[in-house]
Amino acid sequence: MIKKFSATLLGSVTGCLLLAGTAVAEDWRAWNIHNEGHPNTAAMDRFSELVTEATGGEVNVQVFHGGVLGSQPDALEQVRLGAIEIGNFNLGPIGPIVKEANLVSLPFIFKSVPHMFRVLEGEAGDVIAKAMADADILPLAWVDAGARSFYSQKPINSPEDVEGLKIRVMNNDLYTSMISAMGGNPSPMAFAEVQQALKTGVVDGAENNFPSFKNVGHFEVTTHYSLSEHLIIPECICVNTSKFNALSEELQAAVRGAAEEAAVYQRELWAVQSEQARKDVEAAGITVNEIADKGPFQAAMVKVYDDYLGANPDMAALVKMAQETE
Ligand code: BDP
Repeated sequence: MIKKFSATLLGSVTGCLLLAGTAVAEDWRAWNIHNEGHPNTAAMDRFSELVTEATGGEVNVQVFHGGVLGSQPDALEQVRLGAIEIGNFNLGPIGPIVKEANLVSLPFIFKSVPHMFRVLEGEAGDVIAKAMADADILPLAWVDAGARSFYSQKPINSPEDVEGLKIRVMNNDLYTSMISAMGGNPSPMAFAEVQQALKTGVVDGAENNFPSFKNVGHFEVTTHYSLSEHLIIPECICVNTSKFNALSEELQAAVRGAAEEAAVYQRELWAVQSEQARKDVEAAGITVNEIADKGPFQAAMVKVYDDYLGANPDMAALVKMAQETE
């Protein structure tokens, strides 16, 4: 009797769970490398709120800021494995995993940030997004990361000024080639280590956009920021492909919508806060110099393109698409 009763009870409990179906909420973790005060931190918090709202609490995203879930290359692996579901990733460190994403890591490939977004919103962007999704890092939306420029203890006005300098770069062979082509010594290193490396002279310089230069205190241990703007690398809100595809179509649309809205918000914040970051570091004593002629930097990159396209001839079509985008 008791046995029968528990079997019935068990049956109805299972039935309830089955009926409820997706009502068992998805609790996802998101990786963010930035701290409070960086536009992406606010945008990722907004994304989290929007996801809960849009899915009626069926999907919830808890964002871990400050890179506490690991370095960027590690976090990318975690997302691919599904151990972390979401991340705000820079496409630079994605290049070694997804070849197509390397388009954006070719120095001076884009004329401006709006040009970069036009390329991403066109055919080239579709190719990159599909290749990323196939590698289990599905981009839900693209976000702005401005342009990256050099900073060190002296102004940099020409590739000769980079000669002999040890420059920290993100993890991607294209960046080591880029620095070598200017006669510098590239030093790939995790973002979290850069401030100390600059401070102790382990590296002579690094390169980044204004918000990151400010947010993690690199400006406190350098003196000059030189507007080379050699790389315009977009970022994404990216999700593990299988986890995303396992959601119902309605939930997929809701999560994607939340990412798109958060990306619009991020771009607005970026515009205002990157200007502000520049003013703040200048007020703190950083000398910012324009580079009158970027031609010599671009000329030095011809070898980088030749070597890269020589080794990766299948990337020529994407490069052409970007160059032909108005
Ligand atoms: C910042 C990016 C971040 C990178 C960092 C870096 O937002 O994703 O990890 O640069 O240089 O601008 O490593």
